[in-house]
Amino acid sequence: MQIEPQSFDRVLSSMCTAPHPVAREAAERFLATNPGDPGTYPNVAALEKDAIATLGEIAGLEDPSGYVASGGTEANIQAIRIARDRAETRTPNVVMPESGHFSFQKAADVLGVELRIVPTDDDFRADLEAVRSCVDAETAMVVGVAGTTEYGRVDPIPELGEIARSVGALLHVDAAWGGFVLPFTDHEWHFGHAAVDTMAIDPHKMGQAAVPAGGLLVRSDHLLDELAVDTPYLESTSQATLTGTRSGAGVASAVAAMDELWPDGYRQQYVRSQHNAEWLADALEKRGYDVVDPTLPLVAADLPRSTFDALRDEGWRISRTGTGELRVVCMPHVTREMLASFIGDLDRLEVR
Ligand code: 0PR
Repeated sequence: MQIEPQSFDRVLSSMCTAPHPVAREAAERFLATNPGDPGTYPNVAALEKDAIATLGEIAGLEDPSGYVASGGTEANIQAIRIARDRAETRTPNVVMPESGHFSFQKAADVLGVELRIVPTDDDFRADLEAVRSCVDAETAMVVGVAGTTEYGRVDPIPELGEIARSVGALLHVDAAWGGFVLPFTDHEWHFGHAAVDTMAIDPHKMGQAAVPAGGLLVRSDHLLDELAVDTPYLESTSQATLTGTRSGAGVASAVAAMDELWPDGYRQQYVRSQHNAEWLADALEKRGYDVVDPTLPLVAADLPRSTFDALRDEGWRISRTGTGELRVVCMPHVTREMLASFIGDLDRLEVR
């Protein structure tokens, strides 16, 4: 095989990163295991319990339940599935800010629930008045995002929880990307801060685990029971996951990364990434571009399309928001040197 995997040297668009060396090593050792069959692969099943225990600690959840999913998409789908199956209506709806990830569109489509999308405010956070006027007796779930894909914003989670409660709906928090940086900020985002029922929190993003390692956390075992189906051919009797065979590599690498980095390593990484984001925002502002203030390590800025395309032609892996702004995610592999070289290219291209 001649094809090399993507080098991270110029990747500024991804929410994945180079796995931590201990995560890489653990992934390799557990490549041929299947946590979907815990009767046959008990060691990786035990590791998954460790993973959920640490994810619970990170997300302020005492006595956590959940499992290591393939990613944020699966966790979001499963959360909506729980809410749909609990709702006492045949026409349930889910209320979500427009900043929600597109995986919720897939979830709504597959699960046959109505997705009600409400606007965000001037700071790209869920507009509470809009959410309030959108929920009704058939609302099964309210979604809040803790670290939005486009601007890294954190919705007002406690207030969303109150709105959800007022109509008997569940609150789901999508912290797929933000979950490993938010513990080191003042944001109120987790189970300990609000009436959160379910959460997506992905080790394979800021958690520096190997792909695929997502996380679904639920406030209590009962919620997971909604997902369980009988498994007559397996030693274990039921399965709550969406996929059958799953990646033991993902599970083992998540545990290895979290053992190594939680909490000090992640804190140091957050500080480094946040400083990088502020440095980049500053550099772009000085050059006259409109920049969205990075509240988490993610920078969005208004660059002309031609400049964006020219930077891509230089090999920079960059992406754009729905409204066309440049978007740079300061993941662990994104160093100050990379950003300085990026700005160097920008200066050179803008002069021409
Ligand atoms: N929730 C949030 C808040 C996310 O940002 C993402 C992924 C997901 C859920 C879904 O997670 P999984 O992909 O693990 O299922 N975020 C974007 C994505 O991969 C990140 C992104 C966006 C990457 C734009 C590149 C890009 O050009 O879809």
